[in-house]
Amino acid sequence: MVTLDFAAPPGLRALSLLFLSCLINTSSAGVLQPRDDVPAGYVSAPYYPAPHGGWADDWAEAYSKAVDLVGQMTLAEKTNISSGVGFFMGPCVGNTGSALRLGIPQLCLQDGPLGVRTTDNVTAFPAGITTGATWNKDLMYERGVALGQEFKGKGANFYLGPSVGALGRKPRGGRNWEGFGSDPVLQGIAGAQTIKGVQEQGVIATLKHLTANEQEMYRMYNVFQPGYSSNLDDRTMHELYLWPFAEGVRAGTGAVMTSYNAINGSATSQNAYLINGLLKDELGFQGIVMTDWLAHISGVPSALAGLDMNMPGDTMIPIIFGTSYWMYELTRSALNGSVPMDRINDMATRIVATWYKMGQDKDYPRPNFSSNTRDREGPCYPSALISPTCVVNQYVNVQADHKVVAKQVAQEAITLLKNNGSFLPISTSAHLSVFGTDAQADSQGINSCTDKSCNRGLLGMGWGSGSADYPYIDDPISSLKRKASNVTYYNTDSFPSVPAPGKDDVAIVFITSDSGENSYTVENNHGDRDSSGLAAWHNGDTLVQKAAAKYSNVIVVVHTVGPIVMESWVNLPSVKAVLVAHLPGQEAGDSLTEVLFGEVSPSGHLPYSIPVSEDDYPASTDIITFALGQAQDTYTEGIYIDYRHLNKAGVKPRFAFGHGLSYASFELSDASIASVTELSMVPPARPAKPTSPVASLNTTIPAASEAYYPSGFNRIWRYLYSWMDQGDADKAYAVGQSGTEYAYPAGYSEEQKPGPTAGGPNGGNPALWDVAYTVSLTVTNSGAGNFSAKAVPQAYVQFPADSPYDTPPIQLRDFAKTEALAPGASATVTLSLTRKDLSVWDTELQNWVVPPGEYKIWVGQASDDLTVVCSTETGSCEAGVEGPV
Ligand SMILES: *[C@@H]1O[C@H](CO)[C@@H](O)[C@H](O)[C@H]1NC(C)=O
Ligand SMILES: *[C@@H]1O[C@H](CO)[C@@H](O)[C@H](O)[C@H]1NC(C)=O
Ligand SMILES: *[C@@H]1O[C@H](CO)[C@@H](O)[C@H](O)[C@H]1NC(C)=O
Ligand SMILES: *[C@@H]1O[C@H](CO)[C@@H](O)[C@H](O)[C@H]1NC(C)=O
Ligand SMILES: *[C@@H]1O[C@H](CO)[C@@H](O)[C@H](O)[C@H]1NC(C)=O
Ligand SMILES: *[C@@H]1O[C@H](CO)[C@@H](O)[C@H](O)[C@H]1NC(C)=O
Ligand SMILES: *[C@@H]1O[C@H](CO)[C@@H](O)[C@H](O)[C@H]1NC(C)=O
Ligand SMILES: *[C@@H]1O[C@H](CO)[C@@H](O)[C@H](O)[C@H]1NC(C)=O
Ligand SMILES: CC(=O)N[C@H]1CO[C@H](CO)[C@@H](O)[C@@H]1O
Repeated sequence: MVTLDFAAPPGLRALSLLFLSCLINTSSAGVLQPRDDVPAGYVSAPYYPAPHGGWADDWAEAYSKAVDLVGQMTLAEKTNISSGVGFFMGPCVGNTGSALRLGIPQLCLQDGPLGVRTTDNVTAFPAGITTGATWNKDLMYERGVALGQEFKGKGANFYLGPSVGALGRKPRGGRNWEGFGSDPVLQGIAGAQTIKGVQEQGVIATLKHLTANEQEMYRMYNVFQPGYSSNLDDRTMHELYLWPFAEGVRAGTGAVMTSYNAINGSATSQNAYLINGLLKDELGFQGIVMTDWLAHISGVPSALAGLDMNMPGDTMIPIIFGTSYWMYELTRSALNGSVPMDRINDMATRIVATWYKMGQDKDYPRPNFSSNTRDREGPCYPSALISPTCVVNQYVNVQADHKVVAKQVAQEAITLLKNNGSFLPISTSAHLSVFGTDAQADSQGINSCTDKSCNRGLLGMGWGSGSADYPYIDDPISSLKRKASNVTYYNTDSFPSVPAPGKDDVAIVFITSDSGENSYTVENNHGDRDSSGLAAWHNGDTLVQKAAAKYSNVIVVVHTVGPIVMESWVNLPSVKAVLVAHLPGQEAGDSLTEVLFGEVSPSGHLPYSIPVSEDDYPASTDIITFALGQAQDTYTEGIYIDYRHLNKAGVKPRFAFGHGLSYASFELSDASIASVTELSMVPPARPAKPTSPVASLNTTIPAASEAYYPSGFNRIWRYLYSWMDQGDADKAYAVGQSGTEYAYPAGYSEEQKPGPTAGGPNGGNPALWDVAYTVSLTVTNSGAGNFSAKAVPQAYVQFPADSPYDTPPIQLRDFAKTEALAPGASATVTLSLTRKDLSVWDTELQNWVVPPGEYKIWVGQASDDLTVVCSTETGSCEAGVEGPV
């Protein structure tokens, strides 16, 4: 298999690009025909035209300004801002062309979801999965605020996050950890909270990757093979994979990034049904749709399918020469009449409107860092042959006090799975023996592997473009040594010879499981955990077993990207406590030890299930393997992933979704249910879709002269320009005037449509978010254990038993985290269920339908610990009951 390493250090990049080009030029193979076609029945239907943006009330002002401005743009300016100027052609991972004449600068797009990537003086926040495990909506938001401030401080216009796709369908999926957990509601809420926090700072959030991007291997289109095709039905799309995108659009995300893979055989960057249909018409998305990096594979078709921005600008192959499907070619496509000016106007307006919406027209800083070098000065255009030198790094420190929120997230995520005999917390005077290389930061340097493409020392994040550099690491061993009086550290993953322990001695064993992006292979894992599976890395399971054979008191701390199977040790009597600390980022030390020593009670809950065996999951969620041609990934399990599947199959996990122990114990009581909005079976009619101001822009093909290179213009080699050579422009214009028709796809149309029944601005029909019921209850810290602690009540819906729709036994719909409750203290918590929460997606009606009958709303502290049930039929609730699963 050819691995395309697009994140190599700069020197190597040019070489590997060159190598790649040679490989391709000498290859006679060309594109191999797919051996396995998309399975019968999976079709991506045509959906045209691309809906205009600019018809949602809260975007009206931004669009009004944008239409004024775009009305003054030349064609070359419009096509300039809708594409990147080339890979490594500026300070950020993506840099758009500008329209400086009208005050639109080049925009800086920067990775990644947990911090500003490849630069210094930033905070390395806990990963998405860690954030999800806090189940704390306020903290999700606060982390977003801090991230937004750091991106803005570095002059990045776009935050390339949050990630809600991968959703976590495949336990081995490489990038699940960038998102928030294997449930659409948890992803949706955490994503939306992040977007709000980031965008309130003026930074454009980029919700990604749309969608069904559930594995890393075989994801990319290249000359040998198309990216894999995720084949999924319409209901699964709506109820699982599109759900968090709908929530993010509702939260106002300014941008959405498509994925590398195809859906139903059509690449997501040019899938008209996905972009025009689902995202822009049904979800009423008003912002910018961009490609993932080098995922752009066509010019005209992607424009017609609703794509607005091409990143980083180049065609994937041969990237070395500086060619693009857009820029020059998009200008040509407009002049020759193939891409209607209406579409070009809409793209440009969406971009400018989003920029206005976030207030970036007012004193927004320019990039003051370089993701290409740490030197103060460097080439302004790193991938050009010859480049002038610029001051590229100003080392702006953007960390402020963000370590406080970073630590809080890391700490509130810590999930206590087992605590036999209330073994934890322990005393700082205990005799501690600590095992595992994960307890200490990488001694070769905390950022010594590019994009964290190694698992050495503390595992604070996974690898790839979703990583960031650590400014420092507060590692567990330093923190343990600061706090405890007698700590012996064995910095090894093979159990060493140790003196005979006393019966009260405690062993703390640190183990890991890592994954990341397919651009790197780490210990034979190609992004996904294809090699390690769900076993701990570095023989961690053996390390725990050996420690458990020697010591009577073992605490296991797991830093992991996702579920690991713990069966070989979890029930050993000397394994007293197990803590999953997820991926804590820089604040790995005190966040953990304060829990171990009882300064704080743990309050994290699992954002996925931990199975007894990996075989407990459906086989269709295994990593798909190599296929000649396009690999097919068919979602035959439908809506049954993670706990939805386990519950349906009647398989008990080792630890259920939502599980997490506390040092306190909580009682849920005084529950009541209130009906807020009377529900009809289908929602009230959507509001009519008004005409967008984009329609007022001039749609006549402009004079070719709008596209000419300025005379005497000095081009930088490999830089992507939207201007054209005069001869080419004139020729294209002539084609446009000749009426030569482009071979438009089936179903093509240029007439704006009223939009689907289920559609509406900002996420869909607004009635879907009407609150149908609220459930209120009292959460009381019973006082046992004498600890102040936070509780996480979770609400799951059970659909009517006689519903004609097959639905999972229970599905998460809302959750809350209380303040720390002192022993004996209580809090009142109200959880809400919207119309959408009580609906199924009816594929025939193409609408959200509320099946009539009795709904049960279950509330508890884990999906398998639901002690309160409310009925929509009786309007009453009961506490102290047995849960349904
Ligand atoms: C994929 O095909 C299925 C089955 O025909 C269909 O229900 C679904 O809407 C299609 N999805 C997309 C994005 O084309
Ligand atoms: C496109 O953007 C580049 C980079 O900012 C700029 O040099 C060029 O002048 C822009 N072209 C147009 C047509 O404005
Ligand atoms: C970089 O950011 C800092 C602080 O956000 C700002 O003061 C500075 O002007 C920026 N640098 C540039 C070149 O805009
Ligand atoms: C117009 O230009 C685009 C981009 O080069 C090309 O794909 C398309 O086929 C052209 N259309 C016509 C009618 O020649
Ligand atoms: C530290 O603990 C070890 C046992 O793990 C014990 O042998 C030793 O005496 C202790 N040292 C002190 C200073 O308490
Ligand atoms: C819990 O500890 C008791 C002894 O204190 C032991 O008998 C039992 O096996 C342990 N249970 C588990 C699940 O480890
Ligand atoms: C629309 O654009 C065409 C081509 O540039 C121009 O000739 C025409 O005058 C414009 N129409 C209006 C109303 O500005
Ligand atoms: C409970 O904890 C508090 C503070 O940690 C302590 O002052 C008090 O004595 C404890 N009460 C009991 C009954 O242990
Ligand atoms: C305050 C701070 O951490 N400054 C650092 C910013 O980055 C430069 C270059 O890496 C360091 O030298 C500074 O110490």
